[in-house]
Amino acid sequence: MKSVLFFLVLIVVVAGSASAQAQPKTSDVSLVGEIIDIKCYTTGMMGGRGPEHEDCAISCIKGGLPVGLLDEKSGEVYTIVPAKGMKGANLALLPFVAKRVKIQGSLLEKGGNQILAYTSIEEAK
Ligand SMILES: [Cu+2]
Repeated sequence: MKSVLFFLVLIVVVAGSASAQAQPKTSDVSLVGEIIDIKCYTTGMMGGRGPEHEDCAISCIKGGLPVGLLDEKSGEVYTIVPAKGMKGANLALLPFVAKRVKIQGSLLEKGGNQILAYTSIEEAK
């Protein structure tokens, strides 16, 4: 009887730790939207987005502030990281800042955080 109880406790503990370390929800996506600097977009600093904000966005992203995609369909903002490697996406995405792009990769969601691990990007026509 004692060992049954121990076993049940063990199941609860294992199940609990498994849900705390839940895998992110992942889906392959192809999105169209604007490359933004997330800080200025969120705070609305200097307009926060668009061609008028391009210079500000470039210096913010060069400075290391997070780069993101503003999805034109849903209005959602995704933080962009490369799908591979340990380097950030900032330098690679500089040519696309404040532009309308088509970007592909996988979308990872966990704890309200949305990450786009991108594999390809091009200017949208
Ligand atoms: Cu800015």
